[in-house]
Order: sequence, then C-alpha cells, then structure tokens
Amino acid sequence: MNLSISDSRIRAIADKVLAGERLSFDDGVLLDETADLHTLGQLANTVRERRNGNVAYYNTNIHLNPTNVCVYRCRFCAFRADLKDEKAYTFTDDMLRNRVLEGRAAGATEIHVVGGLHHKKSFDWYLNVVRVIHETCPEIHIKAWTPVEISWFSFITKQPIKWVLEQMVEAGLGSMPGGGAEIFDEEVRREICEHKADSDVWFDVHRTAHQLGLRSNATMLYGHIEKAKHRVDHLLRLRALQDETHGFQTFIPLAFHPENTELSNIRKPDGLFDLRMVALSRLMLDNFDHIKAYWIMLGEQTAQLALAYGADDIDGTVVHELIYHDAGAKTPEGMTVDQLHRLIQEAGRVPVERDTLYRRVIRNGREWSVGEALVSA
Ligand code: V47
Ligand code: SF4
Repeated sequence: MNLSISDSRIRAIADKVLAGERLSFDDGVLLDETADLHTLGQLANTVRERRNGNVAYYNTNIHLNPTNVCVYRCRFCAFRADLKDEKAYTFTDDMLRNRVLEGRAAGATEIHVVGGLHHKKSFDWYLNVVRVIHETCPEIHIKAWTPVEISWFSFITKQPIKWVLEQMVEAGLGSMPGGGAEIFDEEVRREICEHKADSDVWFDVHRTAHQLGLRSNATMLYGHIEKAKHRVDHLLRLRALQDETHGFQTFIPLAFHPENTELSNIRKPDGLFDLRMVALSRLMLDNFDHIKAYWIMLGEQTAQLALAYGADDIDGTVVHELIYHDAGAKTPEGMTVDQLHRLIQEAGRVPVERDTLYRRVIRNGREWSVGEALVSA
C-alpha cells in the first residue's frame, strides 16, 4: 500500500495497522485530531477489505417506534413527546399487526423496534408489543429495545436485567439494536442525557444479553459537545466488552442531527466528519466484524463514499423511520431494494442481502430463506 505520510507519528500508526496490531487510546486521539482524511480512509479501507472483501451488506427491514411518549428529556432528541403533546402517539395492537403485515408484504426479514419510555405503560404492554409482532409474523426477526428501555423495565418491575431479557426472549425477541449508547463519558452524558441509563448500565445490559446468547449492535452519537478523547474512549470501552463476550455484530456511528432539539445551536456534522468517524471506528474496533454506514442518517452520497472509508454495511430498506426525520434528516424514509443495489454497485461494491445475524438471504419470488452464516475473513 502506497501511503505518502509526512507526519512520523501517523506513519508509525499506519505501520501498526498494516501489521495488524491493535491501536492505543493515544493512537486513536492522534488519528481523530490530526490524520488527513485520505490517510484515514486508505487505512480503514485496507482493514475493511481484509475482513469483508468487496462485499457490502444490506437488509430488508422495517422500523417501528411503538410510542414517542417518554419520561426522559435527552437534549439531543427531537422524537420524544409528553403525554399530552399534540404529536404524542401510542400504537394499538391492530396498528402493530398492520405494520408487521406491511413489512412482510415488502419482504422484510427484520423489524427494528425502539421507542420512548411511556409514563403510563407497564412492562406487560412492552412485552405485548414483542408478542403481537412475533405472533403476527414469526419468521420476521425482532431486533428490539436499547439498554435504556431494558433498564427502565427492570426499574418498573423491580426485577433483574436478566429476568427482563428472558421474558422478552420468550415473547419473541431475537437481538438488540445499538441505541442508547450516545457517548459513554460520564461528564458528557450528564450534559446531554442526564437521567437515563448510565454507561455502566448500558454495558451491563449488553453483557447480560450476550451471556444469554443474544447478539447486539453498538452505536456512538457524535458531533455535539464531545471531543476526540471522548469518542476514542467510547470506542475502546466497546472494544473491551467485545474482547470479553464477542456478542456485538455491528458498530454504527450516528451523526447528531440538531433540528428541533435543545441543542439546535450546534451545526450538524458535515460529510468529511462523517467519513472520519466511519474510518476511525473501523480502525479502533479491530474485533468488530462490521461497520454500518446508516444511509438514512448519512444521506445516500456520503453512505456510498463510506463504503470506501471502512464501512461494509449500509443498513436496510427502512420503512417509516422517525427518530432522524423528526430531527431534520432530509433522506427518504425508505429505499427499494433496487435503489439500494444501485447505490452499492455504483460505489464499486457487491451487494449482499443479509438477515439480522449476517446470514445470506436467498430469495425466490416472494419467498426467502437464509443460507449458512456469512463468515468474515
Ligand atoms: O440512541 C436520537 C440517536 C439512536 C438523535 O442497531 C439521534 O442496527 C442523531 O440506535 N440526531 C437510536 N442521533 C437509533 C439507533 C440505530 C439506528 C439504526 C440502526 C441501529 C442498529 C440502531 O438514535 C439513539 C440516539 O443515539 N438519536 N436523536 C438526533 N437528533
Ligand atoms: Fe426518550 Fe430515547 Fe428520546 Fe432519550 S433519546 S428522550 S430516552 S426517546
């Protein structure tokens, strides 16, 4: 690989990456603060191609946010509502069934479920959400709830996290998404989401989920008040749990969208920042198989570029996304499979449809099945 790097400290880090050595906290901060975008991108792309070749994964999924009513008031959130707000909504069982049937008709293999912590809804109501979805379409994988929700359920039932997760699995839960992570640093967390589950709880829930055999994802919300040292610390905390459990599948860097939030004075991160974060995550998270460029949040063009900056996954067809659109995302709420294929192929990659657990999806007309688990190099 031909890299023209003038800074000897960056050159030393590049040598470590090329030799397959693990990067340190100081390496990460130096890369984040000083490395030029092209060097970052070339290094991250080398790691990405070693792990995933020329493939770019996508899945056919739908999003369902069963309620936006939430007891918390995270300062970066444009989605939440108070009980009596005009925009407050809560799904009924019929609405849940209709959404799932709509997903099945569109060929969805996965449903992604997260929402607010409703003041008046019991744990049984949330359990019922999973049960209704599962009973309506047992073949659709349910990826649901963040540690923020799971720890809320533990709080309202006075039961341990493990018990809550076991109840959810019995109702039909298949895995957990990566949300609620924000930035793990305690001071930053206090500033942006003071009362909700802290980082110890976040890790406790994922550790317990992994011990129960559930796979999960992880995210990082960047581009608000955090600094490079917080981002690198965040990635290294994730890397440490992954060394312990190997339960994470994908990491998804999430760009802060300020519109309609209490932090609307902050400028949205630009495409260059987005690409830096994709590349930095690929380089620091040497034990994660996948880095996702969530096109809904990045926009189609940056997501395409991200496939050459460390990302190997582009998420899904995503019908009915609310969290980013409430916060000003200008992307469409969903894309067809043909559009996703075109986007990936134009970026020079080979599209592969996967299910939630990264098994190849084989389609035959309106039917689909999953092949053997995809193995990374
Ligand atoms: O935890 C909320 C973030 C997350 C804003 O696991 C915001 O496959 C930016 O976790 N600007 C939820 N971000 C979404 C999420 C996710 C998305 C796609 C795929 C997966 C997966 C997980 O969204 C929240 C929070 O970090 N968020 N508001 C905002 N204004
Ligand atoms: Fe509630 Fe989640 Fe929004 Fe925080 S991010 S206010 S927990 S819906």
